[in-house]
Amino acid sequence: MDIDSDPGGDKKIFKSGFIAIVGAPNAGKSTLLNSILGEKVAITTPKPQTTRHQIKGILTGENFQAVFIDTPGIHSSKGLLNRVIVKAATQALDGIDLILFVVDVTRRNKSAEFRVFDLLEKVKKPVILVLNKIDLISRENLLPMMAELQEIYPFEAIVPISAKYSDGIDMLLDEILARLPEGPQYYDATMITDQPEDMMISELIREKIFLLAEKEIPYSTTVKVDSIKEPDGRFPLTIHATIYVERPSQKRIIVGKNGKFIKKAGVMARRELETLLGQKVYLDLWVKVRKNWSRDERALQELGITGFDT
Ligand SMILES: Nc1nc2c(ncn2[C@@H]2O[C@H](COP(=O)(O)OP(=O)(O)OP(=O)(O)O)[C@@H](O)[C@H]2O)c(=O)[nH]1
Ligand SMILES: [Mg+2]
Repeated sequence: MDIDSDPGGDKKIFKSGFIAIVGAPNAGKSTLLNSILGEKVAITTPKPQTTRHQIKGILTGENFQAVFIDTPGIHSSKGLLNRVIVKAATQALDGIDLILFVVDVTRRNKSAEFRVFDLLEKVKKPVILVLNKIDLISRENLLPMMAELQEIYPFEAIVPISAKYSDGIDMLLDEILARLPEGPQYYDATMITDQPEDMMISELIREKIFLLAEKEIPYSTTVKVDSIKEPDGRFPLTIHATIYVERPSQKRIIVGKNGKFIKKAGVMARRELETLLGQKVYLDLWVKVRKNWSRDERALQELGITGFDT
């Protein structure tokens, strides 16, 4: 006799799956991931092309585990860094169960939308359309948009949300969980992201540079953590990190007059790191020029920007 059988039929099934979050740059994909998890695992900034690699965020409940994959914004790519970024976004669609296509309702870009529809048609996965930033438009404008998009593509559902103000997230989660297949728990229930600690740290530093720097500087910048030393006697947790730029003129800007810029970015990053890590932090930032790193495949790999981590 099968002693594991469940004659009453009330045994709870466990559901799990992988959900890719895709869309144009700046649509609010990373903000949505953070809002779903209730924790900041992905950096977000007002500048497009903030996210450069896939980031997993894991939501575990009593009967389910939803593994979200935040991706870089999909756009027409120029240059090696952009090609690597878009490849990371499209590769995220392999082996996933559901796609959330995030559209910024305030900045519809029809040619970008059609590029995504093309991609969605190729991968043949169920898609939920997420209309984001509804806090910025009126309801009268939202309804015709929903009707228009429903005509263009056979979405499983259309869910209007505000990722920034966590509005509509519960309804979106219901739609997602209803579509997850029966499956195993892939990750430990306490795990909320797959990013190693040094990557979380370098991303937080990069976020501050994206927030503070102008023009091409953010896109010419990458950050690598060189070492993390545990607290020792009177020394707190000590993090050494290097900010790489492409040209000496950019280094001068990132350092700033009397080191003002880098100090400001450093203080902002340290404060957030102390909250994230729950302890006092000493953050030591250096700026180095690595000529044209964004156009050099080897440099991208050495600096940890490979985009191929699935
Ligand atoms: N008003 C409003 N702003 C939002 C909302 N969601 C995101 N934003 C803002 O939109 C900007 C971009 O958000 P991100 O989450 O970084 O966008 P993303 O799609 O991850 O962008 P990339 O990584 O560059 O592709 C940030 O300034 C967010 O604060 C929203 O619901 N309402
Ligand atoms: Mg992002």
